[in-house]
Amino acid sequence: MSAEVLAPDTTRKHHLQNYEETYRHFDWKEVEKNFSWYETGKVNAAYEAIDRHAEGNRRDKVALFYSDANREEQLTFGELKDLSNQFGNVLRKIGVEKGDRVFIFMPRSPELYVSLLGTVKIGAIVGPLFEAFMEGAVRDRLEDSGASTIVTTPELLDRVPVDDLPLLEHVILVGGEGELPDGYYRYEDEMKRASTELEIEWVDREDGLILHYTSGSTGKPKGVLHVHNAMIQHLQTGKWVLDLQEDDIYWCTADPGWVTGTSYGVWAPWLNGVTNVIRGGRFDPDDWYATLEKYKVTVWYSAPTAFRMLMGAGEAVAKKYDLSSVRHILSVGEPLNPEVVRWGMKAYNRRIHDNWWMTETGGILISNYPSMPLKPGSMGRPIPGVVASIVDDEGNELPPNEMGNLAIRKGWPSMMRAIWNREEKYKSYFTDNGWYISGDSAYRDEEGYFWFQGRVDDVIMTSGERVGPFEVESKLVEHPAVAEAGVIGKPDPVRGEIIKAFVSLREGYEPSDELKGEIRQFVKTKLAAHAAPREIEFKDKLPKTRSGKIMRRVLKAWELDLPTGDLSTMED
Ligand code: 6R9
Repeated sequence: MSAEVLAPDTTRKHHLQNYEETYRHFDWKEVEKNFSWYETGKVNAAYEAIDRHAEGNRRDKVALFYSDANREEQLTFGELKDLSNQFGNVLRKIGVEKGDRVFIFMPRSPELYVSLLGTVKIGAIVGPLFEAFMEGAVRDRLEDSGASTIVTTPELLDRVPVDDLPLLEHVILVGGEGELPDGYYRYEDEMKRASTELEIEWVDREDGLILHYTSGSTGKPKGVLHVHNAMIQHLQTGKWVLDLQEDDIYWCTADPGWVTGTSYGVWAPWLNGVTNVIRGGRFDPDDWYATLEKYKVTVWYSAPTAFRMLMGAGEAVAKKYDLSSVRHILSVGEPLNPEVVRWGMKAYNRRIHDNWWMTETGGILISNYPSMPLKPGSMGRPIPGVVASIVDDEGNELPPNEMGNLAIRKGWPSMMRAIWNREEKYKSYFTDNGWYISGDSAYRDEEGYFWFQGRVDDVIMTSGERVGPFEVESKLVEHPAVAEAGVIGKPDPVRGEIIKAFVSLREGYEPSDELKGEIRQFVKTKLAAHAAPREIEFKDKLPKTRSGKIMRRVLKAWELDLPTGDLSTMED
């Protein structure tokens, strides 16, 4: 176990100042008092995120700074209220009703956020899609959910098989010009005609809010349904984990096609009334640093894949920009390698705070907090109000330092409420004695910090030893030649499995057998002999999801000549 500890930030007061004390006494009921529905009984997450601020003292505060290579805009809470009201009216006029599924399939843009909020305001369920999805992926999701409406662009319309989707009634096009057939509407024209006054649909806290499709290792993607009640967790983790304060400028780099881009790209910042930065376009180190500098971003939420690429680009690139506004950095989506945390201390002079959650959990469950010592490589400790543990396959809790299933006590506010149309699948996540089983493998140390090991399916059994792929990958990226690494177990008649590593190299390094030997030796001496990969294969790029996760199951399928399963979320 790593003895390395990074001291907390003591330069300011944080929302979560005393973890132990808060954890002992906290009750989710306390958070409910922060919402207008606590008094009025009228619930709608979009009202709480936007209108409440617009009607209060944040009407002229910037809610959204949007920019991409061609466009630069800002919207206040007041303007975002009016625009989303208009879009709600557009949907109502064409006949969309509470509970209908409205999908949004377009690049990040102000219109995407307006559409999302407007959909929620009329009580419909919003389904955000990555713009990069091809026809098959779009079809699967619209078909499975029985979507009635899609908001898209003329450029992407080719990938919407409208004629094969009998339940799809309305297509709203953002941009373009000319006559449109029946059932098609032009966003700009409809918005012009729509009133900025909307009768919001007041819903029940348990009514559907958002549907995120997520891929498992086999079969078609599943629709994870979240309800308005999730706002309780989004608001509170926005305080404890993101540490959002009134004058923060917040940037979450995730696309709304990924749950991080909605829970923490829409709900958490806006429920907290904070200015939200959205940057369109693709990842580019200079572009990202320029964005931090330009908007004077204070809180920055991103993912390990991005931090690894920034590390690969080198400290010198970071030093070209004034990043002094950034006070709090966070990461989610994959294990955050200790080496990346150490590099962050050098390049940004800040700790990168890892946190853990899933599409299914709707919000952050385990995290590092600015007021707490941070152990590089650990995901941190459960947020107050959440009980996390390590259990065996029967749901019995395991002692500290034993690897097992990462499990959560059922019942946190943002827990998924259904897998769309698949009740049995939903039930399969829970044990009879009340644990949600995450499918991740981890252990907890004596101080209650959780350490991720891999997806349960990815854990390797080699010569009788259990090895988590993350440990090996993290050691591999400490080697100066290694940019990224994906590690799998490969069946072996003698050892059960052997460890095989797929490695992409940093700029300036060439593949060679000598380098393989050197890398293997590096892991052997710095981690353990049994954990050193017996096979190493160099790749230009590793297969990743659009949210940046290395797809070990694809590496394994390639290696063993097996079917790769659903690839709709794989990067180009
Ligand atoms: C938010 C999100 C969930 C899976 C999860 C785990 C991996 C997420 C992690 C992490 C190690 C972290 N994961 N955060 N692994 N450390 N801090 O990522 O949702 O796309 O559904 O993925 O991602 O394996 O089970 P989702």
